[in-house]
Amino acid sequence: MSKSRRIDLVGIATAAGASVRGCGMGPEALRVAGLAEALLELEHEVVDHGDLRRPHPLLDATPASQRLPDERRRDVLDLASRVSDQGLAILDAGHFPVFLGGDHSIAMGTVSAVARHCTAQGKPVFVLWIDAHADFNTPDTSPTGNLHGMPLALLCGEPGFSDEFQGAWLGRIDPRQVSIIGARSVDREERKLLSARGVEVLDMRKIDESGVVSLMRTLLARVKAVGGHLHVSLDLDAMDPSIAPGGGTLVPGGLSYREAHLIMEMLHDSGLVGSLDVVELNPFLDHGGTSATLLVDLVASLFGRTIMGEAAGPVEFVTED
Ligand code: 4U7
Ligand code: MN
Ligand code: MN
Ligand code: MN
Repeated sequence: MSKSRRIDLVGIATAAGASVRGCGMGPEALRVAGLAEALLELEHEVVDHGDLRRPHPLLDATPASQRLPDERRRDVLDLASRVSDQGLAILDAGHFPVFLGGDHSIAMGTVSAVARHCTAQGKPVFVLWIDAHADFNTPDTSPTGNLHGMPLALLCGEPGFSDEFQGAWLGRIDPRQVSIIGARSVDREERKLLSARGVEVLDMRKIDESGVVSLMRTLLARVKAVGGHLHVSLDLDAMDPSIAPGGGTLVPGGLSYREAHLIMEMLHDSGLVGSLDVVELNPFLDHGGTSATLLVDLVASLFGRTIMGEAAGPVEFVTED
């Protein structure tokens, strides 16, 4: 059995960073799909802090997707600072935070919590971004203006964000300690930024050619060598849409069921992961809970679920004489 952990769930019920509505219901769908139960089954301790959300949803006749960007940006930033403080408190208490999105803009808050915690301890932070996209746009390069396509750029200190974006997240992460795995939709200007800053992009072609195992081994060895904290940010759309239909920004050619699990299993075995985001699940677009269930199973693999359980120890040879 893997080491028992105290896991703190924090839901962030928002879609303010996305143009498609519905992923604000993500945290509840993950609960319904049995997230806490799966972790308890693995003998972890689980505390669910419920959901952070904007207290007073604005009631006006304009669909959220058409609301002024200003309004959505205020929502994103307001939530990010609350997520950052709550995440920091959980990490400082020695627990493992699992942040349930919500769209991917919540990572501004989650990763900044990790950075604040680790800076105080002198521990380098590494980020593994499992995603079809690179989320490294700035307001200048973004083709859509949606903030869920920008959190990594903000965290890595990319210029081009207005003063409103000041906060605990700005430039907290070294882009050379970020790896994106599963990418297959990167925007033209975004590509240039990624190469200029030295972000590692383990795109789907590299996975096709080298396989998940060798790419992950190299990455984990780098983190281990310097005693780093690895934050994992899991975007549903990293997986192939055929197994994960419940997202607003699906891209064909994604991770297979086993590739995704293998990544999680290797992450578990490394013992290096100290915090996790599970984002971009849109229950309104999901097919009967397929994607929510997939995410719960992937989280279970990250927390030590194996195919053979305890029994899979060293093979014993029985001889006849
Ligand atoms: B997600 C996009 F243009 N790159 O910036 C953008 F294709 O969190 C998509 O990874 C971003 O799901 C997707 O809007 C954000 C677009
Ligand atoms: Mn994303
Ligand atoms: Mn994505
Ligand atoms: Mn998305």
